[in-house]
Amino acid sequence: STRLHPYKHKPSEKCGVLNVTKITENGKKVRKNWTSSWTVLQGSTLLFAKGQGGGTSWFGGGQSKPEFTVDLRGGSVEWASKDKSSKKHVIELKTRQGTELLIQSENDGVINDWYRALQDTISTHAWE
Ligand code: I3S
Repeated sequence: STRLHPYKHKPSEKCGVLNVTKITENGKKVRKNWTSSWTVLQGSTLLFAKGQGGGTSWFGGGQSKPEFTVDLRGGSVEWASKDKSSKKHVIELKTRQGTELLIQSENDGVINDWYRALQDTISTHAWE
């Protein structure tokens, strides 16, 4: 068969390593668990894999399935307030489904680029 892997043949729009934790799931607070994740922005979807992915622009090198995906449509991003985390450069991402994530990088250039990319994606897909 010639069925394509859902991610393999679609170029990603942005990817890199970020520190990520959920803080709320389906509207319920969950315990933080900061993890370094290979992160890919593809269309209106944000995908996370454990580990650092080997520097490929294809999700997990086309090998692994994403550990977790987030639908950005109808979501929001803002800079996290100090009470959300003691870390620097933290983005708070809220989804329409009631999941909240914190996304962080020690590098302020990196995190500023992600902030812009996430905001752009959310506004681009606002009416879907
Ligand atoms: O918001 P919190 O509860 O202060 O978050 C910290 C804790 O999750 C802590 O783990 P445990 O309390 O489960 O051992 C983490 O190690 C910290 O990183 C969390 O805080 P930051 O400020 O790093 O987001």
